[in-house]
Amino acid sequence: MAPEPTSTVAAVMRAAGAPMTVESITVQGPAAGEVLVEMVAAGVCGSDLHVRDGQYPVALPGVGGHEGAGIVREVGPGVTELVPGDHVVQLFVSPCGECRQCRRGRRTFCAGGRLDGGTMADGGHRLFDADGQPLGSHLGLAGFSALTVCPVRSLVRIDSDVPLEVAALVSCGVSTGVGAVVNVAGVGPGDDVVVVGLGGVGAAAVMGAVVAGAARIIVVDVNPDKEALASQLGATHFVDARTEPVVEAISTMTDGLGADAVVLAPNQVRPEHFGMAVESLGVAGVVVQVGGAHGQDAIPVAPAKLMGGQKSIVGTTFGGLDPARDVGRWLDLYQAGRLPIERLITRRYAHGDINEAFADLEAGRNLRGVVIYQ
Ligand code: COD
Ligand code: ZN
Ligand code: ZN
Repeated sequence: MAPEPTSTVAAVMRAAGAPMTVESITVQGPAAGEVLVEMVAAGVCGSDLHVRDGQYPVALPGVGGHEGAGIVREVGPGVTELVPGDHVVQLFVSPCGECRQCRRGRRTFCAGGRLDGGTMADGGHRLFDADGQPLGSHLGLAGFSALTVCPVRSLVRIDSDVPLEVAALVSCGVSTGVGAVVNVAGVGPGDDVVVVGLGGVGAAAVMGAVVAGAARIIVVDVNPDKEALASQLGATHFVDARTEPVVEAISTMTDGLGADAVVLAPNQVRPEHFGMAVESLGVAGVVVQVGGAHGQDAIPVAPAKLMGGQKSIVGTTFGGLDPARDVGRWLDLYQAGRLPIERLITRRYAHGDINEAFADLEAGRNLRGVVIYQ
């Protein structure tokens, strides 16, 4: 017999580009291989704006939220990895652990590891509105619902000493930004690093560069308010891309040698960013594309520019995350006081004020706004 549905509250996307409505809904489940999670904190990430505005395919009506942490309340049949009371973070990938990519430590690229159709792995829904209509679960997570059902494979248990608002950010922004620098660019002591776009993800990249021992950390943004934030996080230089010639500024700041890594994390990566980034690299430097580049079909960089200085361009969506290794690694650094994740939290919002958190993110007022559930 199917379990009784549970009532809860979720921020529901009903139309692309429109504010979400905070509604009473019901949750059904967990089914086999799934877990019922009571959300405690959910970060509002730059990607959530793209989702709300319809730039990423998302099932409507549906519930977004891919950067959260909470407490396990119930486990479905066959789940042995977690028990009620465990503290968990959500991951927007659901790795099987067995396919070729998983076996080779590339779990982010698990075949079938991305639930992007709004349904769970069995094709069904777990969230329903007050009229009984099914609601899509974004990436199988729906972290903007106070109670949600997630695949056990998308959850990582964490130490219950870690504040869940901090853990929530490791779920996406911290893993993406720190991982882009440490795992993907392979930044090491003495390297010079440029981070373009100081949102939550770019800020995490700056922290990753600090932890990796970078010498110069140069932040490029179009919002001059980000200069002070950059310096508080450990950046050594700031370039205002609206008023300064970026390539020349970076060249001067790196004694004419160029950077070892350029991380592209503006909310929209545009064609000219690639040219600027490659021009800003030194010998054997690497450009890491983190931000999405909607509607673009080519990178306008002359191949000779790559060949001559052994430069490379690489993309990443989740900072080369290996969940089993990295979630704990970033939280260990936090607990040791070496990765001050709490500094990314600009403001906390009640669940009912979630649209304000989106508006503040869009206006550039937040590194991270975090929804705190009661
Ligand atoms: N040059 C420099 N900085 C810029 C420019 C520009 N041309 N345009 C905007 N910026 C700055 C903004 O002022 C802001 O400071 C920053 O870029 C963007 O920050 P946020 O807070 O809006 O966004 P984040 O940090 O939360 O997210 C940024 C992403 C790049 C990750 C996101 O927008 C994105 O593109 N996601 C798609 C990729 C993806 O899915 N990644 C995995 C899940 S997040
Ligand atoms: Zn994200
Ligand atoms: Zn797999």
